[in-house]
Amino acid sequence: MDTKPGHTKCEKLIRWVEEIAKLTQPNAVHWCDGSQKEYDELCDLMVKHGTFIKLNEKLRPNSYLARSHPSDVARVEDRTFICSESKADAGPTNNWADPAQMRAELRELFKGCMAGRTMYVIPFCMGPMDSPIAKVGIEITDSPYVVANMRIMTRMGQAVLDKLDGTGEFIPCVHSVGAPLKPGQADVPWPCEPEVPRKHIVHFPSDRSIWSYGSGYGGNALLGKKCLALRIASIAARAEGWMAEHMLILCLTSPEGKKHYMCAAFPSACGKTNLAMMQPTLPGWKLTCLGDDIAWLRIGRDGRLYAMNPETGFFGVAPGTSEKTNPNALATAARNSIFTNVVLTPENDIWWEDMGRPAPAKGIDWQGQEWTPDCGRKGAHPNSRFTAPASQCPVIDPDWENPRGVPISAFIFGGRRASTIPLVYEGFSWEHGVFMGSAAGSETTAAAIGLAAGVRRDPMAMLPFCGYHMGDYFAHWLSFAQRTDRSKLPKVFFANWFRKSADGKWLWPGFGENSRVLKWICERIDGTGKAVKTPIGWLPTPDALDTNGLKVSRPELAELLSVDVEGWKKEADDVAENYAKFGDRLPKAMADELKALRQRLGGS
Ligand code: O2Y
Ligand code: MN
Repeated sequence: MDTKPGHTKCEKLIRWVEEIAKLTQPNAVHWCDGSQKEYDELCDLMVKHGTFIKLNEKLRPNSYLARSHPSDVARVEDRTFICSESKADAGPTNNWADPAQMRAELRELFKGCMAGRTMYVIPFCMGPMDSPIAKVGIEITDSPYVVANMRIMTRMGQAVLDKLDGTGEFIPCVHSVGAPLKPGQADVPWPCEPEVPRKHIVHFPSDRSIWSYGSGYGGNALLGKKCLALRIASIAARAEGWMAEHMLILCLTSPEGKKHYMCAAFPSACGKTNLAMMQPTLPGWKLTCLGDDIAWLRIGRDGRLYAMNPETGFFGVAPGTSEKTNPNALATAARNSIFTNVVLTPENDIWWEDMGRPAPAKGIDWQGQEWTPDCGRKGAHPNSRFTAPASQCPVIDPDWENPRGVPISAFIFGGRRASTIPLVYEGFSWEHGVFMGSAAGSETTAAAIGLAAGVRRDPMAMLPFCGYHMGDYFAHWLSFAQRTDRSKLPKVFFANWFRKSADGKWLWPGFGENSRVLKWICERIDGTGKAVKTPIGWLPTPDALDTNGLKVSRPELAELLSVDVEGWKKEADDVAENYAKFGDRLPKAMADELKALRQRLGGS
């Protein structure tokens, strides 16, 4: 077996790679240098093995389509574990397993699991290489698909090994598709462990390591993203006094040239990527994007919170992404991109439902079957994805790679709620803002990841991604009022683009029109936005939102901005029920905020 180390002097890394190779028994070890040549060779290899289909070079330069195994189409929350030493530290919202038992289980699963395959060593950095809070990870994987996606999503290759030589510090991430090959056994295009109960996505807080077995898909396998940049990073952030959040980062620039940077947290399936690169309908207003999924924030020397995007790409959901909903995402994925589980057209291009382009007369669906628009089946999987470089986004912000990050003036929490929650409101204080985030919830249409319908409470959109007890996470948020001058903290807002009328119609047009809400947020930051005090927070006065040219009637606007007191009383009850899970780890300040809300609503 070839285990020649890459260009690294880090003995700890070399020994660890040897140890994993001994356990998993690959045919060869390849240290990734991150070069274009290496990427192209890997893509060619995947085309040869049927994992990748090369798309039409003229229509979609340097781009590929992959089709996953039908058992391997989304993150597997039920199979995701936080193995803290004590169960209590993982909290009621995480699956916990005893770390010693889990290590033994993983040892058995990983024994010989890379037989017949090449083991790739991916050095990657989350965050600009020279950022004070960048983290180096090493992902070992037997999936060339993972290598190719990681090259788009992270800073990867030799430069990271050079950085590592200085510190010797890295987060170990071990990934296998869990499909060893017997001698002479033919491979399949998407190897994985088809038995869902054998898939494991495991995090060990004690040594901050990540082990993932059995899936080659998205957040289960691209370990820099949800596993490192959220679950493990949230643990590190708490210990080190910063924040790792499931948030987009955007900049809204006024016609006068004033910039406002904001972070927004929305649960999956709320159009986060659309908001992150939205085209404002308001004349003269400009939006630029710094990230669509994850923000790492720390207090700068001036006492303000600075955010940076640890990733370098977008792993966006394909269906519904269109010229109308997100033209900038389509432009971003016009070249140098990977598509997973979408339709292949006769021209060798890609297509998906609600792309806003005519469906091809026939095509090949995500399962490799012949498909026509009237065949009764969806052509693209609902969780199909594009992986595209952030640098190709037409509205990428000039500061998106600034190692210091950008100063944040507003946090926006949100969810998909048909009733009760107004279009937008602002918290009274930092503590009230943290309460608003902790109470966030969304109506789940996310059948793709096997969730039941109804409101799922998803505090700060971190439910699947917080690596420790959610009550302690609220306390960490609250602690920022002591870590800096509270007047320097971002103002906190809540937005709901999804409110419906009694007859079930969307009240708000969304997309580019959301710029009107963001404009009001800018005005509140600047102290000019008009607002009325209500029991739930500050709401825009009826004339505060810029409605010039907006096709929403006065009564519809009034409904969007109304506070349904009875609905909110039920909301408070539901939040209380959710809070009960956190027991004595719920910070008193959160219980106090809930009590104060109930009092303002006229209850007990
Ligand atoms: O199913 C997956 O692995 C993708 S989930 C995902 C991808 C990009 C950004 N966010 C998410 C999410 O679930 O929040
Ligand atoms: Mn996400």
